[in-house]
Amino acid sequence: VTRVTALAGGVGAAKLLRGIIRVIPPPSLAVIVNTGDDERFYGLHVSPDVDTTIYTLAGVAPVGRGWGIAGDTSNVLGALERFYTADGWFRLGDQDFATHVRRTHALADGRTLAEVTAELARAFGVESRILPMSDDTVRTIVETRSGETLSFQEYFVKRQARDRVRRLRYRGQRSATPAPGVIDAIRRADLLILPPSNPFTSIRPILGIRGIEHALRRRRVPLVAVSPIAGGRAVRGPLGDMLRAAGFSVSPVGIAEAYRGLLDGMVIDSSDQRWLRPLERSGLAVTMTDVRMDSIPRSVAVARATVALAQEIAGR
Ligand code: FO1
Repeated sequence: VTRVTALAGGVGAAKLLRGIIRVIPPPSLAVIVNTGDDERFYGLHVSPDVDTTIYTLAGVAPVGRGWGIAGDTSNVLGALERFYTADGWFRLGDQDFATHVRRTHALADGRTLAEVTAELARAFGVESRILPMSDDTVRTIVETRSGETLSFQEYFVKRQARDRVRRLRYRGQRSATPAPGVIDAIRRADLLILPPSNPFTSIRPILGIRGIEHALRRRRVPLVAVSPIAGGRAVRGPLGDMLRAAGFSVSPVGIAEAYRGLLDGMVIDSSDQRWLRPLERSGLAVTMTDVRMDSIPRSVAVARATVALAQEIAGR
């Protein structure tokens, strides 16, 4: 395996990728990142999944929490509360603000999201290619059972993912096109990876962009997912509820079904042994390990299992 391309969103994805860059040379990894979680705060464009990916691959993200910059302070946020009363729920650190200032300034100067993302990655010493899924604006909108419409961050952070979700919409997806290099990164890969992201909130925003799922389904290399579910519970976040609401089981089988036959293989948690046969009967190659990645060595172990599974599939 030389070239790996991952579709990614969220903290779980970044934890796998920090393992991948310790198994293959960092420049051999391309990451297509969800931007449906992007939101403006204090007039600044924040791209949480892009920043989580960059900060984690740069080794500056908190190892456990996963987002923001480890040890960051929040003086600017405190000072902003003199002028704003409503946005303090989204905890932006002082060093993190620098990223949003630069991104907002570059975009205002006419740079594309892909250009500014490449600049930010370079500035943080990240050698992997970090690609936003699109230069166009796509936003994940959450419609709750109680009839409210929330931005993703309002749902996920402000309301702590407590609302029951009726529907997710990806506003702007139909008219969006893949960012430059995205389709190429899929075509040139020797291995395609779906890290343990939430398929509904982090990966479907990417798959629904014109040409991306098509390019994945025309691949000639393995596509392997790492299960975001362990022992019947989502490793993080509201995934269990979303799987149930979509009529899938809260299990690796439910994840495979949510990906609608896209997968060649899956890395599942050791506690999910009972799903091994059903997955293999549905044609998937499966390997088991502890999918919790709360340390770098654990991330490396899961990355090794992922690459090994892909090599086994390719060798068939
Ligand atoms: N997640 C939280 O649970 N609380 C926060 O205050 C928060 C702030 C934040 C700031 C910058 C950033 O890049 C990410 C941040 N996140 C926070 C995580 C973020 O909401 C999620 O990681 C993604 O949007 C979900 O994939």
